[in-house]
Amino acid sequence: MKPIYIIGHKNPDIDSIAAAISYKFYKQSTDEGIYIAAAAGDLNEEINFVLEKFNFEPPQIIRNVYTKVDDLLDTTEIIYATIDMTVMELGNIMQKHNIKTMPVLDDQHKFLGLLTIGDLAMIFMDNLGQGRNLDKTPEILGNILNLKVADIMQTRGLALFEKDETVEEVRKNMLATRFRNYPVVDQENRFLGMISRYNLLDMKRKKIILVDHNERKQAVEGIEQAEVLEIIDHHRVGDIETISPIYFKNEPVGSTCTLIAEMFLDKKMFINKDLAGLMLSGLLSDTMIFRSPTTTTRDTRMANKLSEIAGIDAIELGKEMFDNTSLLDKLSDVELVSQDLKEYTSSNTVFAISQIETVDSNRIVNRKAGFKKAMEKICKNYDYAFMCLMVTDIIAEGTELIVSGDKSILVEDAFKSSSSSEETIFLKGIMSRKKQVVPVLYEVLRKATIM
Ligand SMILES: [Mn+2]
Repeated sequence: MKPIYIIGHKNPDIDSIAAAISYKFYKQSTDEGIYIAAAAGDLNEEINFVLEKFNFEPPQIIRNVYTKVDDLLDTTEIIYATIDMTVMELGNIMQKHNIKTMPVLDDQHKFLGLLTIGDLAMIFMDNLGQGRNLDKTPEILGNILNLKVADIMQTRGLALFEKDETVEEVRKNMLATRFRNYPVVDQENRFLGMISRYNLLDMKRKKIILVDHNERKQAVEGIEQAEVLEIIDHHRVGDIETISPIYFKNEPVGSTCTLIAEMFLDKKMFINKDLAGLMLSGLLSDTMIFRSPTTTTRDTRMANKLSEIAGIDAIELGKEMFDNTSLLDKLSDVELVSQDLKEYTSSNTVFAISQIETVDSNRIVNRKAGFKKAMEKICKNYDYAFMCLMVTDIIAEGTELIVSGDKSILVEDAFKSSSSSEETIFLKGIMSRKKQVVPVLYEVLRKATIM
């Protein structure tokens, strides 16, 4: 059975990773199937800290979900011939299993060659000639049946695929050749199965469940080729399209982990200490220890329950998580401004917002000149109209906004007030990218295009 990947957004944060892992546990006990918690990019230090603290393995990092040869393969039992088999044995196996293309493998399943029903037919026809010698036919047939696979198998001019080739490559290759079946091997030349034209028509897409996002720009590469089965999120409704109706849970609460923890409790399912700690971390991270205006009573109620189960003081855990100053010092300017970057699109305008949450913003803001340079570069490389960096101080409860890019004036106009000096834009009480910054920028862009 092919696994179903549960995956959060690119540039993963604690909520998206904790949501993927905890939802995996939920699905595994409520539904059939194999579920794998995945991450759409490298894990940052804060996530690793939380995973280690609560004894979780890091999720599998998945860079893209394009359909690969591997996805097309049937995972049924592999039937194969060995070089020392006779045509008689080979024929029996092919007949018994109704196989028209037989792979020849060694004892380590390495691929050696192929024999098709057509190859066999040709051998009989060549040897029997035009039937002029009927007396000799029984003898000729006996000889053929005693031939060894090693002597007659095809080893040249075959079209092989490797398991991580894309469907586009397969399509091109199949168009240029006219075989019935194509062997698939791994990097060590081990045989994995056969694919045919039929597998291309009946394309088996990767199955995924999205947590903590629902915008294409933020989703893992290749999302358009995957089959989205479910979405669990707490962001604005974006632009992911699905082929059939799906389970789409989107509620305005502080974190995806809040929603998943509620699902556990609704079903009266057991949550162990570590899982409670993990979900609590996602919740505290997204709500900035309840200081973010996205925080709802559902979040605080759930945090209380989870901290009770985990036997951990929520505020203490939150402070421990956000005390990242020493970690941030280790990152370069480019790393810092892009580690949490999210892209947004408004008609033809693409922009990006990064956020750093900290308990000591002065230390970060001191590096402003370097950030501006890094952001300028990022804007050029990715064609952003502008890019914002929110340096959010959880203790001071406010955000210093650093802006860059050709259209940065739009952002400055939207947020600069009389209280801000020329140099800095400090936004008192603004903590949430999603709730307090993104909507303002969409509104500004909408107006700018009308004018
Ligand atoms: Mn979230």
